[in-house]
Amino acid sequence: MTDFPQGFRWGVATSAYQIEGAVDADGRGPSIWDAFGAVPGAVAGGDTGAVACDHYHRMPEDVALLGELGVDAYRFSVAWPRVQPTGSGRVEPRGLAFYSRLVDQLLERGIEPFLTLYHWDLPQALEELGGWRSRDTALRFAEYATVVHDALGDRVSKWTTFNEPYVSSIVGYGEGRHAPGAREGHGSLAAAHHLMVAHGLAVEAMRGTPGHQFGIVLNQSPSTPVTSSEADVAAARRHDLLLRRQFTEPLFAGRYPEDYAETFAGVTDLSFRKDGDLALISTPLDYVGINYYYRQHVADAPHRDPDPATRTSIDIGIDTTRLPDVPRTAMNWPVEPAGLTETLVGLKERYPDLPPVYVTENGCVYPDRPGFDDQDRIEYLRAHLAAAGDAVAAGVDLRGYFVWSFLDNFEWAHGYKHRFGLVHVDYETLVRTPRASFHWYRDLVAEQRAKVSAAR
Ligand code: PNW
Repeated sequence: MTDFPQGFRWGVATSAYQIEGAVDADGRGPSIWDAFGAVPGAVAGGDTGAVACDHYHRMPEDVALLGELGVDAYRFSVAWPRVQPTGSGRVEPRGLAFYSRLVDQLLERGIEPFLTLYHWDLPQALEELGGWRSRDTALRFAEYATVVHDALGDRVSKWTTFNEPYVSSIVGYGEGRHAPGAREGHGSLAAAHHLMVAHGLAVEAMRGTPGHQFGIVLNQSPSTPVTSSEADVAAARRHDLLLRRQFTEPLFAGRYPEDYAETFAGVTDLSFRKDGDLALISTPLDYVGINYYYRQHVADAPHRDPDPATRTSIDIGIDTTRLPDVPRTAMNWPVEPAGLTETLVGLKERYPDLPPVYVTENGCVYPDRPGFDDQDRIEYLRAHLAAAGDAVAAGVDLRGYFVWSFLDNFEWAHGYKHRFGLVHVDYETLVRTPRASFHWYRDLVAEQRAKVSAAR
């Protein structure tokens, strides 16, 4: 395997709603995912995060497992409705205390906490005021970020504002497949913009402590046209705008994408853009996290709704279902590790001033085998690490890699059907069982660490 640079962080990732359960414990308020889970048909099997892995009550056991795994870093998220049950004002000390205990136990084992402030669990009270459609939510987020930073900033130095603003805005308010389940055009584009404004406001509010680093996590993938026809190439470019450039252009170039107004003509009047927003959004960052799972294949297609005024933001004249003849995971995601190299190298080429990069999520789902002998997952991870190594060799400043996920967990609209964990969770007994991939990753991390100390 390629040599990764000195100080490279090996980690695993989770998120609050996907593992914690205990949705009524210690004064936690409801989130949009609690509300969405109660909508018939919204989540497969009628599953909800009410119990999940019960990590909220089993955190010490889980941190002990992280210790066995031997990772350098653990990426987790804080549930806003545990800290501020109604999304603003009153702070719930018991919610903060949970994360404080988690951080202490990680540090005791020499595991660095990588904290994400928002992994999709907006307090329901804020959704009722418009949610991310409303600019006010960005102000509330900056307030919440300050509360968490004040409480944990003495021990946590890696601060990620958002996980995948694309999914929060476009999948949640455009496609409607995630909470809050809206299918809007303007509203979802406003949500995307307000998430970025919230990011800038929060970073500016938290900044100032020496040694603290601030970043954002984006889901990224190449948008590859299915043919070289002009129409498919243009469709892939629209997809790239929707998935990537609407975020990366303001964040890393301080400008709006040149094809945005044209692509969304009639869908939005851009009234959510205010003077000063670009300066705020492009506030310098210390790192960017990339979540990569699979390459996107894009063909030109007619709009589903011919009227832009009623069209959702995902209806941009594309078809993303024409997949190449390559192996697939159990979620039907094509396995294309080269897409990771291309993503990382492409981002660096597009934005020469890009901050250092982490792969903050990468992983897969396969049907379980007897004895949890998940050789297919090991192969997937091995191939993607090699692809990440290729990006390093090409000059990308990659600082770490996090497997998604540490534990099997609530896979959003899919419920508990798909299992991403290095550790199997029995949802009846809540017993944790490390899979073969857990042992493989443990050995890999140990080997890499030995290599680095030998080179010293
Ligand atoms: C990630 N979608 O992104 C998330 O950050 C994790 O919470 C999640 O468990 C993981 O991927 C595996 O799916 C997603 O469009 C991005 O449905 C997109 C979608 C779902 C999750």
